[in-house]
Amino acid sequence: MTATRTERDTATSFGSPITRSEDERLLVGDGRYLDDLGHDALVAAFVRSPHAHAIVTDINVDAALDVAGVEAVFTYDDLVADSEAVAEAMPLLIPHPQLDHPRTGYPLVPGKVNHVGEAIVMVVAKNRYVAEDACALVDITYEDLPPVVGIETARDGQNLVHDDVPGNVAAHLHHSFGDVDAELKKAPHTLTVNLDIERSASMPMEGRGVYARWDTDENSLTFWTSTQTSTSVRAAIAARLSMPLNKVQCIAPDVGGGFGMKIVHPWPEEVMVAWAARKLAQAGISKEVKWTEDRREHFIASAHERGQLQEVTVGFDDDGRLLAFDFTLWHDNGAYVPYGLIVIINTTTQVLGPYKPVSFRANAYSLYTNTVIVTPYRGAGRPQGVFAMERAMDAIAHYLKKDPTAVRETNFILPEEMPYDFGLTFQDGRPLIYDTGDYQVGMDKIKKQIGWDDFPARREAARAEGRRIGIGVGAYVEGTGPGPYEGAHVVVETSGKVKAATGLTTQGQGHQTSFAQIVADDLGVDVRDVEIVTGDTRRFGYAVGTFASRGAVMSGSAFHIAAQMVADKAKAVAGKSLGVPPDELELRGGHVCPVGVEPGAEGTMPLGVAAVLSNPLRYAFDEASKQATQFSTGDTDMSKPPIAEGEQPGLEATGYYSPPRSTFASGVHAVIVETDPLTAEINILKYAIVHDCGNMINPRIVEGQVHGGLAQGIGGALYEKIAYDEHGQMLNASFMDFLLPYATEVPESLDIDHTVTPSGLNPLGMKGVGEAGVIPVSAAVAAAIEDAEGFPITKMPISPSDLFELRRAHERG
Ligand code: MCN
Repeated sequence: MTATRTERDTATSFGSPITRSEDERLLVGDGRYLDDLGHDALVAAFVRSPHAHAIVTDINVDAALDVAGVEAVFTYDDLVADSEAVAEAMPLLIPHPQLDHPRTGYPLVPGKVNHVGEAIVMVVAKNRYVAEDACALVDITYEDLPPVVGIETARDGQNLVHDDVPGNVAAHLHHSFGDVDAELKKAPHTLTVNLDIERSASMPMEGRGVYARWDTDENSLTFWTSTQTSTSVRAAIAARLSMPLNKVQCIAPDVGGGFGMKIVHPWPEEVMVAWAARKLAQAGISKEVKWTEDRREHFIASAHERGQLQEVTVGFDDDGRLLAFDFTLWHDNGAYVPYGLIVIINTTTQVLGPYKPVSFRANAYSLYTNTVIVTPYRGAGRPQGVFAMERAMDAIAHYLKKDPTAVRETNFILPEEMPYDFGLTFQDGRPLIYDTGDYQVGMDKIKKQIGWDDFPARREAARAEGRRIGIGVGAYVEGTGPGPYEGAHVVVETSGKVKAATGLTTQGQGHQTSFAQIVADDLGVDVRDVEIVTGDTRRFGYAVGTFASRGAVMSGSAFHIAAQMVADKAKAVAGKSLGVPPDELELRGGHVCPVGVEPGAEGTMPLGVAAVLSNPLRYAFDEASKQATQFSTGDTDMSKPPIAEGEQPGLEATGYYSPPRSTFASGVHAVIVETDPLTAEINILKYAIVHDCGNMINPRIVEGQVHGGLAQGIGGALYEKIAYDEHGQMLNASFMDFLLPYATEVPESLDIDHTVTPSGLNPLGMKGVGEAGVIPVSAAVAAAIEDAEGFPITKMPISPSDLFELRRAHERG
């Protein structure tokens, strides 16, 4: 049974902007992150390749083994000697029929390195200092190969990353609808835009890390890892170690951010640490091994994203109506593709945004390079798609001398056209169908917020004072909440408090609060009486993970379904005892109450008592007083079993949710920038956002998510660029050189508003929000700089020195 949205409207907690219950603990330093665990564990460090592309001809570990405090040194040969499963290539996590040449790495390099930072040797020692000292003594001989760095070099295909992958092309992904060639031919106008988006990376505050503990009595493994997907890592590690799943448990402790990168499962380091814990326990050396990534490792050995060259040709009529959108992109994949084509699938499907071109064609080339792997980073290919579409929209507006918002509006999908089916399919065969959305309302709101209509006069007035200001807008639609499933378990304890668990992990999204709000409403309890557990396979073993803004839609719906089952059970149990039919009972104020009777009044039953009655032991433990009580069953008829046929004891239930397809959130950003005429410094004067994630569980959390995403978007637009030299050496692998925006760079003047078009695809009408804030920022900022400067901006990020150079080039003509 599920609640309808009308019932939701009367609920007290869902929709309330309550503060996040997890924050107090985290802000005072009581969080338990990976490195806070396992203080007695041995510590691992890795010898990583200093070469981007080389054959490893010899490895000598003798000197490292001689260092006092070193317990073991492992190479790929040790893995092979142990078992084939553990030495296997890392899994291809999302296969795709157009992924012709999938290549993945190994837990340790088997003979050829494909990027700087690949792990070749693992040292396990009594502490990190000793382990690092020993790493420095490992002697590896390399035979250099020509490195392939950058999209252009990969594209010309003269040197190959993988000998057996011609042209370095992992995949050529293509899809289309309508007849692009015919539409381009007959279009009154055509334009071509070439765009360049640099590599960036997610940069969570906490890097990766894993701590594994082997139990010699039970031959079992428990490991803690800073992950976005504890259930999948658990399954992967169990398979690698050839262990039954029930002998392996995985816990994500507090995770200091993931932003997509921690969804990879397993990472080579996770395999190595888990395997080493077993190996060293069996040798009687130690049962615990831990590894904590340092920031340099994070730069050179985790994952990056973005990184595309794009070519867009559009055909359009005099109103700016898109007749053809012909999109080609080249994507820098790094050395391996564990995540298959997901990034370019997102770019090439979600490039369409809120618009409906008559015809569309996408060709995407996924290219190997001798650089760090590329896996989804917040937005996962969507910022690049939005950049392509929105830059094209601005180019059309400029060409036709029309208002950029008017051109966009001409192309909007209308609310009455929903659900809107493009005739394209996702990688899993599901169609691209937008469920709901009203893009015009969003545009109307943002124009008011940013002062769009008054801006031309402001621009002119600023010009007269020798100042350059510009305005830009960027709209997007984002597939969120994909399946296939997520589950939740909800139990009312005899104290009346609720414990609820999902297998989905949390990295800062406020799940403890927002999921508790859903459960609290369904069970009529105070939100503070609901404890949410995430990412602990001991508590909930089946899950997919936290990515693609799916937590609210997927686990939120599962919590709702499970809590409704518990509510029905509570009504049945209490109703029997109170002599009231269940459909005349409701859950309010921590009680089961006949409709209209106040909680606590005569004839109502505390939820905790219903929990006791549903338990055949009739045993209650009160957390506060630490008192245990055994109630008499009061049932003297011993001829009947205490549990009737068809009944299950305990006020608890497990519920699963599996959606028919993704739900589509949307939004529009607008920004005003000022560029310094002399120094080319770029300042954001005002930023406005209108966002639609359907019904909001917690508007405060939603705004926090959007705000955080915006900060990362500003990084992508103005600061963050992973720079490699032609040898494949990263030039800015530290926070001294890789520029993250500080709080001072994130606009104070941020105006967030919402439109709400509930989704009909899940019981609570929600859509996801976790990635939204980042998606259109580069597009909107580029448009604003272009407006201030008067020449096209085709590259992101754009630094003051880039802008300076562009000005000079523009002046030269
Ligand atoms: N929410 C809500 N109402 C909605 C939708 C969401 O109140 N209609 C709430 C949710 O209940 C949740 C939060 O907003 O508390 C984000 O929900 P959702 O959009 O479902 O996203 P996920 O929970 O799946 O989180 C993943 C998403 C992604 S894909 C990345 S990347 C990302 C992000 O969230 N990484 C983050 N936000 C992050 N925030 C932090 N602090 N750290 C990260 O690593």
